[in-house]
Amino acid sequence: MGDLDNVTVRGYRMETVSPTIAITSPTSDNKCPANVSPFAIGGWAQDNVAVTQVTWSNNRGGSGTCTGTNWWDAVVPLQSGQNSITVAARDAAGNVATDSVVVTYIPGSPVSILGAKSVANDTNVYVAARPVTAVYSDCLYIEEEDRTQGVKVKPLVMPAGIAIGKKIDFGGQVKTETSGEHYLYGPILIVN
Ligand SMILES: [Ca+2]
Repeated sequence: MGDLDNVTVRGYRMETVSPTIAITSPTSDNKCPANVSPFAIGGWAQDNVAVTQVTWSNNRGGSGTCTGTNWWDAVVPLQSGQNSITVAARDAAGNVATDSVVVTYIPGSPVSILGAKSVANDTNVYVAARPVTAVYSDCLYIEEEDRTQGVKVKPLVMPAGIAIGKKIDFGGQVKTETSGEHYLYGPILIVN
């Protein structure tokens, strides 16, 4: 009976080649500290015919449909501590492929830009709702509302719609360029 069932199922499928899917952001060895929730993830998927849908789920709760298929992204609410986020690509025949990333969410108290620049390298900091004052291909600058302090930010993912005047939340680590310039590295979220 089991063999017959399998034959029936196989005969029903138009094709059996599964899609492939990869999370490309965040990248670092499947673990990424985040001080921002919701948290942006993104990547690609492909199939021998076509990827029809990409979905995400968080083992700590929540699921949804990603925006896009061959290039997809999603904004995932996090719970404090480790969140295992799995994305799944499907084709029209029902073949599925998945990829996962573990994101560690450390809710923090927001600090000023000066406060963020005053801590040691690799310290996690959270800077909330600061205006963007310059945008480049791989980085941007934020400043205090009164323009007394500013800092470079290298986002994990440069969100669509980023522009001068938008306000962002940043959660991640303080780093120092070889030039000595402090910058912030981690996920950002446009808040308005
Ligand atoms: Ca396929």
